Amino acid sequence: MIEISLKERVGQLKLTHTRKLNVMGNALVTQLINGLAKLVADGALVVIIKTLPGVKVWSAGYDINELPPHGQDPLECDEPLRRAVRAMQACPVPILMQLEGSVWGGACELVMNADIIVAAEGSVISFTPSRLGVPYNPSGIMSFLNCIPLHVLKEMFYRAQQVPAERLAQYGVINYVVPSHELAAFTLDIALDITKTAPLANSVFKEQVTSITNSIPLTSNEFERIEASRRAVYCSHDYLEGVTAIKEKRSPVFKRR
Ligand code: KGJ
Repeated sequence: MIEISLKERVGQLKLTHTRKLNVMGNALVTQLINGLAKLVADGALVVIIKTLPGVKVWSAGYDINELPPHGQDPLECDEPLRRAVRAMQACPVPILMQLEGSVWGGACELVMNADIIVAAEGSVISFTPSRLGVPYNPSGIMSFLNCIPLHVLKEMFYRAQQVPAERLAQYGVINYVVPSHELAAFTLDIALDITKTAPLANSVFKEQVTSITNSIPLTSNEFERIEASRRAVYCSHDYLEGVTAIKEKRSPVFKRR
């Protein structure tokens, strides 16, 4: 599902489960987490996450078939997406995301947690929890708020449409958009620059940025209230309908209950 390589202290994780659109299920995420740890242990000073060149779908997001039963939190602490995000945040070296094709749902959160994002022309980001009726969670929302301007994020969530990488680059959400044939070389150049900089300074910089940007000023009462509101949503008819509809490849019919 993931190929690992290390050359000139640049680690690369290539998602190869393209038959299933690199869905973020338990197996793929476990390989991603182990791959990151192995590359760092073997001396990587920077890691590039990418998929096979020319794919239509970079990742289709959360593996719908692994969602917990109706009535359970789809984004609880130990589910694959949350584990992957935490591993990326805790990874002591910078992570570069090399994007092409479309990125869906929870995979967008993974992308936003990269340190630098380079996309091929024509790539699109589709943040789609509202297509499924998923009550996104506070730490996940922080991942997006940390890098996307508020009104742009709100439009992405409410409309759940494909947003071109070029538009996100205008706001600095994506660092560079380059022609497909230049994508790999362009990303590698950035990675090689990073290998010449001080690893300890990079690591402590990343640690601080992660800590500072993840400090949510929520009281315990507010947190409990948010969790209760989320629980009502993942126990709702609409969430069941959203998940059923996507499995049946049809449009959902939401009833606001
Ligand atoms: N989970 C599990 N299997 C998936 C998923 C998924 N998210 N997406 C696609 N697949 C499976 C399909 O069931 C097919 O399996 C295969 O991948 C190819 O998909 O029938 P099989 O061959 O056994 P498909 O749909 O035939 O490919 P395309 O027609 O090329 O369409 C690609 C799309 C990406 C447009 C389409 O697959 C799609 O809309 N997928 C769902 C994308 C999505 O909304 N993902 C968000 C999931 N939600 C989240 O991640 C989160 C965290 N959230 O809060 O919502």
